[in-house]
Amino acid sequence: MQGQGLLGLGLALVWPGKGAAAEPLKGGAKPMVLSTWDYGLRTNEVAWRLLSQGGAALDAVLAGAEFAEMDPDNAYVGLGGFPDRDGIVTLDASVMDHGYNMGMVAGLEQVPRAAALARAVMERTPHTLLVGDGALQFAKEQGFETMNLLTPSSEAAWKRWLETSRYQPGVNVENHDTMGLVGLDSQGRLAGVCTTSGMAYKMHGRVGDTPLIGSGLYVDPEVGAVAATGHGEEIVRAGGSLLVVEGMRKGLDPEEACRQVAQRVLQQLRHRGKDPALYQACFMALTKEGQYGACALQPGFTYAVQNTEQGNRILQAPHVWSKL
Ligand code: SD4
Repeated sequence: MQGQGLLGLGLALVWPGKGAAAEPLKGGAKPMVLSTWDYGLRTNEVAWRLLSQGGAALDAVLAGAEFAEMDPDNAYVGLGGFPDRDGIVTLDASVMDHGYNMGMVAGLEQVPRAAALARAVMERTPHTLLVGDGALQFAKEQGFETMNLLTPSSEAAWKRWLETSRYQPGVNVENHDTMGLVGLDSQGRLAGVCTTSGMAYKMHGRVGDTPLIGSGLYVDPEVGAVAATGHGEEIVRAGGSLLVVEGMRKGLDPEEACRQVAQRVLQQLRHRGKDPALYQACFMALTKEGQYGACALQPGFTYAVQNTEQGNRILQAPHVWSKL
């Protein structure tokens, strides 16, 4: 689905073929927003409406995430997400702001606005993570809308999958479009969000990296913000987003910090005798100065960057391993 649905959006797009190499800015580029995958052009556009008018990074990234969650045609997030192997759509999300505040929800059913619910956990509870029935109960108490998240097309895809019931998540194909957004507002505040329906046809109860602060997302106001996407188990195993932040804290530029963690994923796969061709792990980072970069285990990870100077455009992340 890469590249689909981008025309006619009225975006100032630069579409350099399969994507241009990142040109990290040297700083001062505020505000700015980054979103995962080609779909990120749309979520950036939504976030930008707030950021460009002086809005807060937290509100902006949440608005972008919610746009994706409420789009029934995005089969990887919120309403219309691919279900687990029992036919149940369960959502995971996390959010973090510039004050080390965080909220997470996992295994959430019936509530499409998982990212907003994670924010409610952050702002209205003494906890950081709510799961399953407890998350749903909290959502209802907070007045969140509930609905059947399984759309006819996701249900049809699940029924086709049931014919073989083979769980072999593909790379960059049926399991991408988890939306991670990291933003920097005009006041220099960072925020990030990550939201997903998880790996299609996962076991019921499976939770990936997305709702786990430190794995799928981390925001450190002293350093930068990082979001991850790909095979959650591998991102969790490597320590994911927090490790990227720590690389930047030591002085690595965002792309190099992402590269070193992608390399770590590769090293762990090899150590465990796994074929890297079957996995993907992608990291996207933004510093508090507005530098950005990304890197993935293997080719195919794209992300969208929007700021005043460059408009809204897709970049192809470099990779550390390729089958070719
Ligand atoms: C997960 N990391 O649940 C997510 C999947 C993903 O794009 O990123 N898909 O493991």
